[in-house]
Amino acid sequence: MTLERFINEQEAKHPGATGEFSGLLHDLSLAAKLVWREVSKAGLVDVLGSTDHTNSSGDIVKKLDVFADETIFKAMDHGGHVCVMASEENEDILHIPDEYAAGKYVLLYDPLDGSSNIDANITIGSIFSIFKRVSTTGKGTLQDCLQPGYKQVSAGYIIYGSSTIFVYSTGHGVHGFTLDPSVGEFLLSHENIRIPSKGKIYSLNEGNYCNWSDGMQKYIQYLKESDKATNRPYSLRYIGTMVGDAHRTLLYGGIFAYPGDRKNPQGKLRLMYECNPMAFIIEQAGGKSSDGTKSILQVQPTSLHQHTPVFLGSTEDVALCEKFLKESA
Ligand code: FDP
Repeated sequence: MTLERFINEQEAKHPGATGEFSGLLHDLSLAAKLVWREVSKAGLVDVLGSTDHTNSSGDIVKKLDVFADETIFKAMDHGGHVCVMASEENEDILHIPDEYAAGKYVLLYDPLDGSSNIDANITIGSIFSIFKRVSTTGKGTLQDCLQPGYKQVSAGYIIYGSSTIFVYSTGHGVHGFTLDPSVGEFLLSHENIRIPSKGKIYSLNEGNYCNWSDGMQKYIQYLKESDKATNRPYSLRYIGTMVGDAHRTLLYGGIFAYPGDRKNPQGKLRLMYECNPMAFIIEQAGGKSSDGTKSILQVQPTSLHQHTPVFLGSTEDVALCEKFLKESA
């Protein structure tokens, strides 16, 4: 079952569908293959290393970031499916060039997540989030982009790891497709992914421990204590690429977190490009997302590049973390 066939079969289940949304997903899968092709050649061609720019969050921009950013934009700008885009690498919204028609969808993307891992050949990924436009005509606007996560019509990611996997949801379960490089197609490999209700792994940058709140420190201490009945101690796994850490959490269960701390109360990760799409996937798979008190999908965005504390994973694990945070607040 190719991704293309799967998308077409899903479309056929919705008699009113115009094909616009399927077209958008097809274009995204092409963009994913183009980025994968370049990522898999890293080290052979001159794509490793940094540019001399920093992005709006102050991160050093890598050459592959730029390639992925431009490739995704160019794959999506002319199909007539999208009216506006926004990328983690760009300060402002990205307009569709005048010569192309504007469609009814809005695309937000993180072209290459986990940039600091690129040069070490460690898993990286691309993340996308799709909304329907709220403006009625013409070019899309900032308001089209600033919608809360629960309004996403689709979200997903491509993980460039030991194999390349395209994971997405349109609100009817989560499905994963592994790229078979010999035929150049994504093939259905993970149908209807469900996250376990409780896991045994925690995933976060524990180097920030001394800046965390009391509740956060107590929660992680609790996970490290030994207790057979509650399956503790947990194991720590942290890649430092959100896509990779969230994907493992989706498959194995447990919790992935990037909490706020005394230095950065809103944490490091971006609501629109990272947290919303991942929260949509995790919740669609039966898991839970939180900003510490409520679902990430309920956070009302006020700016394109805003950050939020994020907790994602198995329902029981994320609920327990929320409890620790609340009791020490
Ligand atoms: P990176 O800086 O390498 O691009 O948001 C970016 C991100 O990676 C996430 O993918 C990752 O989860 C996080 O930052 C890692 O941050 P720390 O280095 O602070 O742990």
